[in-house]
Amino acid sequence: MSLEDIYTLPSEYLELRKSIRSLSEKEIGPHASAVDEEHRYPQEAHNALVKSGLYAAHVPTEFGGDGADALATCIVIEEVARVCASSSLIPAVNKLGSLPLILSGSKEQKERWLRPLAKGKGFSYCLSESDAGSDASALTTKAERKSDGWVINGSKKWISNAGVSEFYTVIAQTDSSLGSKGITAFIVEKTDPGISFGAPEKKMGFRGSPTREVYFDNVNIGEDRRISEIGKGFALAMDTLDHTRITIAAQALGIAQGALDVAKKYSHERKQFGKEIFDFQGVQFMLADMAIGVETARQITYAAAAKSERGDKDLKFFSAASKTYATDTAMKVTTDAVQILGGYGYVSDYPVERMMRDAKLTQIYEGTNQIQRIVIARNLP
Ligand code: COS
Repeated sequence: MSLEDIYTLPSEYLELRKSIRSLSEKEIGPHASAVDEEHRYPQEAHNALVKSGLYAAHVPTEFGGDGADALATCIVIEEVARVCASSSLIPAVNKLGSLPLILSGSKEQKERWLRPLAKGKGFSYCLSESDAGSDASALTTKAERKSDGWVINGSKKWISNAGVSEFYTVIAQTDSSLGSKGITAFIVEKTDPGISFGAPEKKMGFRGSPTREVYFDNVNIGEDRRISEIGKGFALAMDTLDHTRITIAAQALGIAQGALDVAKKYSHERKQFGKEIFDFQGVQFMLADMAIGVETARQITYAAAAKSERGDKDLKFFSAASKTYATDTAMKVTTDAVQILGGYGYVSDYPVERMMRDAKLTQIYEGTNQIQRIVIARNLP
């Protein structure tokens, strides 16, 4: 192997970026501001992603998907997030929701749920509860055995795309005496009697992505809905997050790149004291630091994606580190972008205030950055 083959993306990924960037700019970006203002689901993005086969790009080709590997999926999410973070949560949530099935389900189960997912039926992930956020294994939603299956009772909180998604991976307690070893994973469908949804949360950002509670009131499901071994649901949930936190890194990277692009362009358009504000070193230094952060975030995110694809031993470290670094970078870069745009940055005429609000969530969900640092410390290289 020569140096020509490393630290450069192979051409198929560059081509993918080109095509998803063009799709995002034409069909997704133009609606981003309305989606945010109206707190509405980005149906235009949904349609464009389904049409292009990227709605759940990660679904293997044998189940009707695009078969995008972890890096390609990250590039899709990054490019959509560059113009609309809410829309980028569509492919990200679809991967999060369905990864437990991919990692642990039978061939029949994959056939049953992945095929419709690839065609546009969303998949949400139900782990968190009102009293089980960072302390995920404290969950109390119960799945009780009955003769031919299970009955689920309880509620889940902060569920992305709840109500829109057709399928829900539900991590439930099957034996409370066993703690994290008494947890099992199931699939519940939106049409199952007994499932219902709370009112959409009123959020600071990501306003186009519905976040709702999900209630389970005596939801009867068959044994064919269990996708993990009994008692192995928590390990599966954690294993899933090791792979999907990288998609949040990619999302944050996209938000940061979007903000940097806007700030750079603006710095050449805006004139003060008789010259472009770019000509002031103070602004140049800010843009330089923003660009260093974005490019460093990209390198660690892509390295983590490759490790996810290969199942490398240091995945846990890289996954949590990429999520932490990219999301902290997104918060800093979007805040600096607002600063560079000044008064214009603080109002919704430009997208940077939306990007700043969106960036904040990436430091919180799929494990706060404090939890990530715990995972990192436990898995130091
Ligand atoms: N992969 C596989 N198994 C894992 C794992 C992982 N990444 N992390 C933990 N486990 C297993 C452990 O091996 C342990 O089993 P053993 O006792 O056999 O070793 C079991 O799960 C319990 O692990 P642990 O004791 O480490 O669990 P904790 O309760 O201390 O919690 C953290 C660990 C804090 C890391 C976990 O609860 C977490 O990630 N919390 C954040 C949850 C989150 O991201 N929520 C966001 C919403 S979901 S989008």
